[in-house]
Amino acid sequence: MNKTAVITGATSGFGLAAAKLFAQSGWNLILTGRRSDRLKQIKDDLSNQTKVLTLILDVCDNQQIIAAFQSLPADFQSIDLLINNAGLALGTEAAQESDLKQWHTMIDTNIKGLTSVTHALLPRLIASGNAASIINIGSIAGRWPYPGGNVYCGTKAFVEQFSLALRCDLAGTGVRVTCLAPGLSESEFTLVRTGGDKQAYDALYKGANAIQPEDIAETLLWIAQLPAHLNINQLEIMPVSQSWSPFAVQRHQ
Ligand code: NDP
Ligand code: 8X3
Repeated sequence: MNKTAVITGATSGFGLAAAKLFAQSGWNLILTGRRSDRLKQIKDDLSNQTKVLTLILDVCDNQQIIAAFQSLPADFQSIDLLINNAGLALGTEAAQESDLKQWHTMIDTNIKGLTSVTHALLPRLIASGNAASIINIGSIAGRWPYPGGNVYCGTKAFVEQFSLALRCDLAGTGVRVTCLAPGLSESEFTLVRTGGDKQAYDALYKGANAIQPEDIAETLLWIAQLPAHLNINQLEIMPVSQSWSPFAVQRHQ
């Protein structure tokens, strides 16, 4: 196989697990993230299995994105898969108590970053002619609201609808589009969201048997390697331990 995947946010969690599994499965990899030390280590670890290019990239910086993807080395010109994974949640406070800067960072990363990377790579994906795919990482938060989810939920709802609309525009090009919406998953996501609160991290995952990044990597590989005539539009995945609560009703005393 001679296929190349771009994975954004490959320095931890889903992106890192996907990088390892796709390398094992023979994909060439373009891996991005802001933490250069981690990218260097990942390249050292995976380069004996496949061709790896790492790009130190903040998805909030569109100029960086354009420059990086315009000047790809010869071996990495053709791109067959984009996994738009880089993203984050910040804060769990109610909207009226939340920090506007955190809201804007989520919008800049999860919406503007994802769309900037997609825009930069669409011409290469369309040119691939090789059963190309875009897999956008949404979330159950984009489908089901919860207290304190406010802007994070909104950004992931955007990812879902953008993915569907993108499919309409790409009809006839052969490029597939999927929105994968995971539920409770154990990763640094929760440390980022809580500003490094390890107690909150432990409390959230304790006894929950949450999704592991490797579970998501398996799902991503399955989607990416489906026959060229199949498109998974949306896929929601939760741990068995997670389900829904009744609606909240505030009653007058
Ligand atoms: P992690 O925190 O482990 O990984 C997030 C990745 O995104 C890191 O590699 C980080 O790299 C990268 N990233 C964040 N901000 C930027 C930025 N501005 N520019 C470039 N890269 C960035 O979290 P997960 O693996 O859990 O999350 C991956 C995706 O999955 C996110 O979109 C998240 O919203 C989504 N998700 C997570 C769930 C969960 O419960 N964990 C459930 C559902 C969806 P670096 O810091 O090096 O830049
Ligand atoms: C992350 C899942 O439920 O913590 O996207 O928002 S949740």
